[in-house]
Amino acid sequence: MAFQLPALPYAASALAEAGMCQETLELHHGKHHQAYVTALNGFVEKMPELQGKSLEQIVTLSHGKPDLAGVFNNAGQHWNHTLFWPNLSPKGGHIPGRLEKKLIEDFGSVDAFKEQFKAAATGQFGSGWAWLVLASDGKLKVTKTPNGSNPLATGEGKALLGLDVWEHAYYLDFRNRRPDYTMNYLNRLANYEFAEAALG
Ligand code: MN3
Repeated sequence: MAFQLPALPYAASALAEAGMCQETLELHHGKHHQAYVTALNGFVEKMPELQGKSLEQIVTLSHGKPDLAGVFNNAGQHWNHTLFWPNLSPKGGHIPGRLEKKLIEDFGSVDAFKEQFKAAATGQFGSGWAWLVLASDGKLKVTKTPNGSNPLATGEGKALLGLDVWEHAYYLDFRNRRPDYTMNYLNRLANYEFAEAALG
């Protein structure tokens, strides 16, 4: 069965008051994410070795293989955006207790976590993603990846939050101000309940 674009878990207009307008969401979800899904399905159709594989299996098997770069880019971006939509919430920004305690344990303070995340998001040269992951040593860590890569591919841990820092994610709302987009995400859009549930 072909891969499908997941529906947004809220109306396209739902995040406007929190700093992500309807046009951004319609273009980002309906055009950009859809294009990754369409391209991935095109690869699967003509490559029998990908057929019957899960998205996670395709991301993992294509990572680091130059001849599968197109497959990896599109599979990675499908996986990343599938995490990204439920990562956002019209009532975002509130950090529930269990996650807050863990952030303080592993970063020293919530502000220190946000500073590290902002540094990762703004320090990613060109397109990519910033992540909060649960690493295999049980600690929370902030990482960044270029283009369509992600912590599933790199093995850096389980992704709890992922912020898209491609220009298509923020240019209509924030123009070139990626630091403002990132802080707005951390303070008003990030669905920390989703991240806490993913802690396990
Ligand atoms: Mn994107």
